[in-house]
Amino acid sequence: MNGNTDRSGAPRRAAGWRATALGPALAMLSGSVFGQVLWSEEFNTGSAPDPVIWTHDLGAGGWGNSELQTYTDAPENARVEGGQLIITARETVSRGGRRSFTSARIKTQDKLTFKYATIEARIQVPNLRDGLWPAFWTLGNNFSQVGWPDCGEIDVLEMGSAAAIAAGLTNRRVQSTAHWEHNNGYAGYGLHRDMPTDLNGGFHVYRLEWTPDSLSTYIDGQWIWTMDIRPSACTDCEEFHQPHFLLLNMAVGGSFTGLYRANEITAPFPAEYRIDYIRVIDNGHTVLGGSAVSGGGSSSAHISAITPSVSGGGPNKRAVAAITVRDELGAPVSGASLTASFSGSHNEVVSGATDASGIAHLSTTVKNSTAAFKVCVDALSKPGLTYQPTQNIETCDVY
Ligand SMILES: [Ca+2]
Ligand SMILES: [Ca+2]
Repeated sequence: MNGNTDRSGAPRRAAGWRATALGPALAMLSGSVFGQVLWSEEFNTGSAPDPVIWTHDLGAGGWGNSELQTYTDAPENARVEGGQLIITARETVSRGGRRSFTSARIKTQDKLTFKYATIEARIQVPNLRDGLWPAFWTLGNNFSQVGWPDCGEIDVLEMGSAAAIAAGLTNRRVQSTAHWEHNNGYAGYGLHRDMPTDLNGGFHVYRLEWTPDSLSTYIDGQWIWTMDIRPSACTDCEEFHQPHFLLLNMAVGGSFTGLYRANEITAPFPAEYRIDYIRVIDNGHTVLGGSAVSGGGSSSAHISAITPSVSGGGPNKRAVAAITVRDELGAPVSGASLTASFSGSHNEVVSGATDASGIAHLSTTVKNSTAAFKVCVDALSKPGLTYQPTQNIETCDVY
């Protein structure tokens, strides 16, 4: 899927990314790594998606991909039954013969977020031929602040692509893709795996392994895709080092499928997309957040950016740093106290507090005609929040 912007469904390789041999090595390792289940949604209670965890995206308009369906929160489109979430795409034919479609899309934005984790979901897709587009995916939790693709997106499972349709593999081809912002443009990278038998009608386990080094996906333990997200390989990829939230939906038609008219949709309706469970498993780097796990509000703060500069000129240059503090959901933290050490041309320890934008503007009183300095955050505090230096995007920067 994608957040809110037209794009081709075809995976594209970004300039900021280069291939490595990570894939096979991780595939061999993955079977032997078992961690604690930190959070799970088993869909064993209630009759609708739990509003403590899930929010519906509602409406029509194509969702940035010329999709044909209208999303509703009606039980006929999303219900919990028999230990499963069932997202049902339905067709309505008007008296004039006009076809229209409804479906559902739910997300955990602000309610359950995670950074670095193994995510497993047991999923059954319906017969997708042709025109159905089920997805299990993530967006950066700062989506509402920065938009798409700047928030980043990880598609663990997408099926029903135009290329799969053309190849006659609609029910067999699983695609995983990442999308992000690179040099103020769009970047994406994805791969698919063709299974030997149809996936519809049976449950399969789809897995994302997200570490500080890489993103990898699997179906039933078989490798689909890996992307190296280390800064050395993936430049401008801060999108994959911040909290994301989960989404589940099934679209009808749209750019990914290459089908834009109702009469091109041949899949049988109603079509049920079933999710038995989603589990978030600790991989040693996992950070959970969101109101569903922290009891409401944020619980930790970290440095998301340091921007050094100078003010004044000639012998009166002062060293300046704008330091941005965010919580584990990616939201700005105001009123946080910061202490930072400047060294080099300007030697001074400076303290200040973040403003409503979560930014502290620190300036030395020391003046110097040269300006070659380093600034490092020594301390960060705010009552009720825990400083998590391990979550810092950077702790020092140089000018
Ligand atoms: Ca970026
Ligand atoms: Ca279940």
